[in-house]
Amino acid sequence: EGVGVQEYTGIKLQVLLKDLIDTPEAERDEVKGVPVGKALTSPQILEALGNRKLYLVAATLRPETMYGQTNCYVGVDITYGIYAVNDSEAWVCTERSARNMAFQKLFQEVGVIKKLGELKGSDLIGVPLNAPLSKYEKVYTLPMEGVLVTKGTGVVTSVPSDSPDDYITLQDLKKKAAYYNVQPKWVEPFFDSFPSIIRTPNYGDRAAEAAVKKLKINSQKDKVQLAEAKAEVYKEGFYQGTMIVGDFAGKSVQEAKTLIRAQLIEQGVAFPYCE
Ligand code: A2H
Repeated sequence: EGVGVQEYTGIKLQVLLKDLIDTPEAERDEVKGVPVGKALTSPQILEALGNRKLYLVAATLRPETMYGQTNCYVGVDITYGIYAVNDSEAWVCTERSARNMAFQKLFQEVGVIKKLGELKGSDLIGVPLNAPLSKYEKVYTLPMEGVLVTKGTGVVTSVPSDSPDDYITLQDLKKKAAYYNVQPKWVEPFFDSFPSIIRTPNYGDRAAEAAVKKLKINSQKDKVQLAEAKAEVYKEGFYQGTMIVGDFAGKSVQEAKTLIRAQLIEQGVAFPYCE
């Protein structure tokens, strides 16, 4: 990854724990026969969490796209930890990123990691979340094949309007819900109604969708074309895009990025994260 430092924005997607706890396991949707959130709502984890609010934290390079969030992605085979930030919050992310966070003074005690529990990505599928700036009150945690344990937090927030990877994954999940062990209702309403948030001169208002169609990308497995789409859409959106929603509608993406990032941090729903 070269020698530079990557400046991410950590986005806090709140786990709607109460939604899970209020639904008895027998009445919850299942993933491979296991009730959604079973591990997350085990007595051990709930006891360790205490009164803390719980968040999945995603690392993004495009904080201005958070208006377009439709879901959150995890890798099913990745191991995630639950880390205490302080007495009122805990974050779900990889151990590797927790170590970075501890040294970046994001946790109460500098350099100290307080781990409350451990989960597999598969334990998080179907877990409901509240994502800041999303038009949806509730979004779901879904599986993505290409999530790297070596990058960011291992949690990726999904913006199908502006990320070809996010778009094609959501389309795959819609087409093959049973194969991917997801409920159609976690995917379809979001894929069918996701908002346009950035206008671009050459790829329109849903640049990711336009690029996926132009390059005839059929699934997550079309890695070469996806890399090309990703580079094209990134250039187009970042350098020529204009916001069409939110507090900074009408501003260029480059201007809006800084402003929205500052606003999210100010509101306590985001934080600077580097690696
Ligand atoms: B970006 P870079 Cl709208 N594994 O956020 C795979 N991908 C990951 C990841 C991981 N562990 N952690 C973060 N990412 C994604 C938004 C977005 C992103 C848009 C458009 C492009 C885009 C919404 N998803 O990234 O390798 C995250 O997706 C294209 C560059 O460090 C993060 O930003 O350059 C981006 O990859 C970081 O990738």
